[in-house]
Amino acid sequence: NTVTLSLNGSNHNHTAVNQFHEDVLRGLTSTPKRLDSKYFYDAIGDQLFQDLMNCAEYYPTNCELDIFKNQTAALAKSIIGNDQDDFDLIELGAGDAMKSSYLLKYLLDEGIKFTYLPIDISAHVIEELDTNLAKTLPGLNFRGLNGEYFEMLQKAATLSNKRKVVLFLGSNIGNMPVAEAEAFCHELRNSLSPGDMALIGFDLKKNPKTILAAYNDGDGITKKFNLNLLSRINKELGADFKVEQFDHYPTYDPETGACKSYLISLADQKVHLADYNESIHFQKDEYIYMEISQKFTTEQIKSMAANTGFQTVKYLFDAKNWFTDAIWRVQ
Ligand code: AVJ
Repeated sequence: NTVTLSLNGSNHNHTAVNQFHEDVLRGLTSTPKRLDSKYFYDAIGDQLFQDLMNCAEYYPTNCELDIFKNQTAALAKSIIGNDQDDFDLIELGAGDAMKSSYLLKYLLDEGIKFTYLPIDISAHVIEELDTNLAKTLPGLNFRGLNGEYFEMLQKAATLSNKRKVVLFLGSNIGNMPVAEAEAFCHELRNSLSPGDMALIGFDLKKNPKTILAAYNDGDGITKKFNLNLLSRINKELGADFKVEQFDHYPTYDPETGACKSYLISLADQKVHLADYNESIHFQKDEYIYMEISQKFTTEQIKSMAANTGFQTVKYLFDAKNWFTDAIWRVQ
């Protein structure tokens, strides 16, 4: 069986394409089938997510922007040390730093000493940030870190022994199931020192219809966003997915707060990965689990802090109380 052979074979060359291939193959040969939502973000996926942030139904970005725009002083006050020490402001998955820019500008205007260290898996993102922030925020101490979150956090620790404040915005933490998110916070805590802080954006439980609509927008951008991963597999792994033979199925469970999306196979069909000579069979109505966007209660967030060695400093909420930025300190 070619699938087993290539998974257990002697190919230990972990280039990006091999890792992508390995993860896709493992996911599509699992029962049930699944794909990893971290692979949504190729150039087209990035653009579709931008479009999503501008559509009426997708609220999380605007909620967090409300906090960063309208409560900048409170945010800054919570992360500035009492002795106004020079500190490192690290951002995980910085993207275009649209929200954090408000905080950066405020800190600069107040004459607070700090260095901004965005971490992103995309070298392109880091280069863009470097160029753009030099123009929009002259005087900003900038040090871009291109790589995996925890590897780059280690790197940041070797670059300076200053106090660290780590931003993890946009409810990106929701892309992990609760237990995994807790493990992530634990690992984050272990890569920090007493006095260091985390500022994490959590999307909150709210009217289930509001949540479901955000992941089922009327223009079908979320559907395209999900289907684009199949197109990406076609392009990068030589597969022949017929994307019109799959439908987007978003769900939200108000009990658990899990918002999950699936792609449903509309026919009995076979997909061939030509570059690797592998075939995947789909039954009619079979699903591929694509993504979780977990919604939280404040109680859950508080217990997550307590369970992972963080102390609550402050919770900031948007005007609608739909989203919170949690500010935690390492005990
Ligand atoms: C970028 C992970 C925060 O889960 O809300 C948007 C991605 N998926 N619509 C989210 C997403 C479908 C988004 N995050």
